[in-house]
Amino acid sequence: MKEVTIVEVKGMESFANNGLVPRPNDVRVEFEEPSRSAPVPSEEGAARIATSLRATARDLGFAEPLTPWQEREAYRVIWDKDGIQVDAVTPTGLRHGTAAAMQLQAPALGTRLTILDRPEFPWRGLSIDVARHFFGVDDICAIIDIAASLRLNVLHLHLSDDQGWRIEVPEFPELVERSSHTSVGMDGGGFFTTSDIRTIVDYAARNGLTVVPEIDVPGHVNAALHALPGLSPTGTSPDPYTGVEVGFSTLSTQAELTHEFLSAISRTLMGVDVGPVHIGADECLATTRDEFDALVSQMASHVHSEGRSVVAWQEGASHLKMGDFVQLWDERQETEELAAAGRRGVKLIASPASRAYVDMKYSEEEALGTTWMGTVELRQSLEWDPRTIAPAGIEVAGVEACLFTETIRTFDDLTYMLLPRLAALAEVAWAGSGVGEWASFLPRVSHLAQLWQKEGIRYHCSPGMQ
Ligand code: TNX
Repeated sequence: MKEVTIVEVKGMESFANNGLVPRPNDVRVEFEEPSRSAPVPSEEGAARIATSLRATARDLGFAEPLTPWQEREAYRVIWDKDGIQVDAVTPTGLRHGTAAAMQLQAPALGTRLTILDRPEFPWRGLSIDVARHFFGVDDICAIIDIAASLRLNVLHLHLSDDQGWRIEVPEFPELVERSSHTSVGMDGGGFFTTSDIRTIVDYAARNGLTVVPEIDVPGHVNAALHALPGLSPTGTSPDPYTGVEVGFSTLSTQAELTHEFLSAISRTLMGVDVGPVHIGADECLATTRDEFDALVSQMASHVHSEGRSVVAWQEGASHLKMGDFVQLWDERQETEELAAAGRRGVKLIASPASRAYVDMKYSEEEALGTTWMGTVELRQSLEWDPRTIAPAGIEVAGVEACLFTETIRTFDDLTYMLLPRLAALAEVAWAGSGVGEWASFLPRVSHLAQLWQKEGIRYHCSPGMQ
């Protein structure tokens, strides 16, 4: 038997250069004596990762029991002189472990590195607005690759807004025929066919992500009103909208067509994937409270009646029930309805704009982005704790980064805004908090940035990164 000294490292003291983002829950570096002559895997060796499934998290080495969903996502990586071995209880866990192994730097000669890891939050999302500017299947799949590498598990697609309609709705072909070619600034458009959606959902599933589709009602509907004037309170077709204002459009509560429309779009949403569906409900400044309540509750009940759960932006909280999710985006709004929803068993997705809106400018000097919630540099996306921003009484399901695309035209623009902030938000979602982690995060994210660079992915070099 070899002498083995085990040095257990919780926290990142001797781990800062190993490159893992999000940071793992438990890391052990074992010094094997004497084994200095044993070779560590070469770069090519690292590509040959052995994987195997185990029956339980206990078999991986977890001492305490994990919740069932944590067990499904847990993984272990061992890297030693024999190579890299990834073990997990499910294929999802193997994917996370493999993603972690791809980020790792080879351990020093004679050491054995063990990562034992599981996420803190079940909802680790990224939202992409394809309505203000359209991004097609290939771009979305490339974004899925990035999200999966950071162990995210939800891709939320914002599929409609005032400026464009991006998903085929079989009952109302006019929506894409008349309102998919527009965008902010008339930069072109596009939409997803039913088969495109299938391609995206399949690709996401293969990478461990659920697609949460959003059709935003009852506001943010100018594109719908343009295509289907019968939905409009005036009964006439507004011009296409290519600006960046919000809150001026609304569905008619009187028109019979509105009810057919809500039922058709809820069927479309529920046909996309098998998880929750997002019904919007934000910024309805042109909708009276009564109209808002009537329309949002109608939309929510279509989804509930099929046994599916609903996600709504925080303004829609009062229409949600047990098993649903409310997405917090503007911390300045009243939180009473969020707390009340929490008491009914609704869970919170934390997307506070001051941390998680990756469409905010990094700094005033930047060309891309907006500043309605100020600027958001990397450190601000990292050093926060979702549980401390949640109103009392509501359970936090997780974190979602949001990329609205009013100023984003190209794939390079997208990744520039996402990276490195998405890495920080993924860490908060996986590890539970990023408070106090700046010093350990910087070298790890700098290592990731080298990988992005090798792959030709454009990113922002935040202060402190090398
Ligand atoms: C707020 S997020 C919005 C969007 C904008 C975004 C720009 C939310 C619920 N509404 O309509 O695109 O700010 O940052």
